[in-house]
Amino acid sequence: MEANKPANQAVPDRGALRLFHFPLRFQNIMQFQQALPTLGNQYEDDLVLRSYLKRSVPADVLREIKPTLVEMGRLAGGDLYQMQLADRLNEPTLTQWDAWGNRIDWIELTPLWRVAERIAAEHGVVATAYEQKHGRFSRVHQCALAYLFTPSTDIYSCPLAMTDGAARTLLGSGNQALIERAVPHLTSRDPKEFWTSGQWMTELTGGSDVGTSETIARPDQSQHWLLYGRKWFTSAATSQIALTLARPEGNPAGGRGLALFYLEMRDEQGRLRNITIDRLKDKLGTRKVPTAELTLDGTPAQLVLGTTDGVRNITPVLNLTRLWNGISAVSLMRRSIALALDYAQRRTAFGALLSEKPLHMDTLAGLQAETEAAFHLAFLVAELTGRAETKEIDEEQRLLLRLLTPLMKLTTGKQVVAVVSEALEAFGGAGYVEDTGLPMLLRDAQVLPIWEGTTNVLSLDALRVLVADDRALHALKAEVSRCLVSVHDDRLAEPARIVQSAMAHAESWLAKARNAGTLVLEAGARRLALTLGRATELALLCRHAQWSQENEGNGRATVAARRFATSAINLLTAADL
Ligand code: MFK
Repeated sequence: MEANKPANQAVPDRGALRLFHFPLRFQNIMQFQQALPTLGNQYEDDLVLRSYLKRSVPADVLREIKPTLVEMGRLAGGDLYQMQLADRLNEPTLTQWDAWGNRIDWIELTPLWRVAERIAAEHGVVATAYEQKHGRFSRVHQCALAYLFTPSTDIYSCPLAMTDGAARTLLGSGNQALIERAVPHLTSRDPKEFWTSGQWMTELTGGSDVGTSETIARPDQSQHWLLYGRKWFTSAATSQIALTLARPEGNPAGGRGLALFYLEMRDEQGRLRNITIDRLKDKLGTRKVPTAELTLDGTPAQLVLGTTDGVRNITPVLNLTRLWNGISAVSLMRRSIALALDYAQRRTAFGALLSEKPLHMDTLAGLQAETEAAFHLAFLVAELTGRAETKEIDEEQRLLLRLLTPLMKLTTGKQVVAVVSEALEAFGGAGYVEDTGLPMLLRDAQVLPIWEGTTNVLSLDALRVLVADDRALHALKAEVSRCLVSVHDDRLAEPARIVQSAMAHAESWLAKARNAGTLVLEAGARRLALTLGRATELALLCRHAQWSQENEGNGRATVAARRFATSAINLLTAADL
């Protein structure tokens, strides 16, 4: 079967220009000026988010949550965005010694992050998912808040994601003492009570192969556990608590021999509990995130649930942070396009506004289509997560969630880097100049395919799910079929055909590759995963497009679906087998 054309050879779709509607005031040619892009209310301006919520959330729920989204949209496009620009050159600092020679290892956050922490707590960017005022829709509500909040706070989503993951993991652990001790703080709306959590997994042996972790857990004389080891890449090291892995002495090698521990970083006097912060990482992006190398030298910790199976027990954290990763990816895509679109309506070149230049707008239309597709996949995982949390999930949906979480994370992780990179080009040289604040978007985007499982690690995770239980692929096929069954419009017929063809190819490839053996299966796992991810995105986009035509009288999403369908959906090639 022939794969679709790669994205950069996509046939320009004149209809794609209709993805954007400009108010009349922007249609007059302005005099030349080197205009800076500005942002309006990021909820009000986001046609995709608003339309999606209208379809997927009951009207009474939407009425109740809308004011919180309008307010977050106002902050994200206003005060927070201005603060973010002003904070651009600030970075967290580590002071290891005080003036009198005492080891203090104090990390000072930047002003933006201090404000972000307060706003995140007050607006319930974590808490909303736990208060469950709107049942399973609370997770969608929370993800919508996170989506609006993230692009203006320089990856403050990192500590929030881990905090969310820790709260869910503790609640699921049944460890009542830890639940009572930590969860009220992790889900608090009071900034003075609010705690964040770290997720200390990565050691020198690897961020992916976590089972090789070398940190040892030893009971002291009172049978309290103490941890000894080096945590090599600990994000947001200012958190009050952390979930971490260590091997109880004498346990076997591998992930099963690790145990999941809870620890509090500081004692009542504010001193670190036998932890030294060796240095902060010097990273390409996420420069506001104080990522540290830590040495644990007898750090007191408590078992969360049992002395083994640490890797399996920490996976609830991973699955939630992977959801956050996808939401962050679509939010950065959205932000880069919002800025590029605004700029296109201000910047004149060759005698006209960029927004009147067909090629410029065609380029942005391609990015918009990619972003809309990613959006629907990320929010489908949010919906399923909400179902799982309120136990309104059947076995098929549970398998779908398990499969879609890695597929969504890896697919959106690739999309965000491509979209943000192209969006920067839409500013010409300005996109390459630091004090526009634009290059930071690309640097921050680049972490999203890496942390929380690289594209390859997650492709293998998805493959494992597909191979372990045939019902997983059936669940995905059923979801895609449900999407396509609702699609009647002639203009969506070809996109729907592309979805069906890609899904059929993926299924036959998987069957043949299983017969061919592990080498073939693993070598093709990334192409399989991206094919499934992109085909699902297109199916979801088609469903939304049909709904939007019928319920909003709007053909905009149809244009996006047609445009996305011209990009590479099926990445499997004949050479794969
Ligand atoms: C902006 C938002 C993002 C926020 C970012 C926060 C910053 C934090 C930065 C970081 O911490 S980055 C580090 C993150 N690290 C990873 O994401 C680890 C990536 N590696 C993997 O995911 C590997 O696949 C894995 C470590 C899980 C493999 O380890 P093992 O020791 O080979 O375990 P194994 O045997 O694959 O899995 C153990 C069990 O867990 C198995 O179940 P059983 O014990 O019943 O057989 C697996 O089926 C199960 N499992 C694995 N992954 C799972 C899972 N179960 C549910 N969901 C999953 N995702």
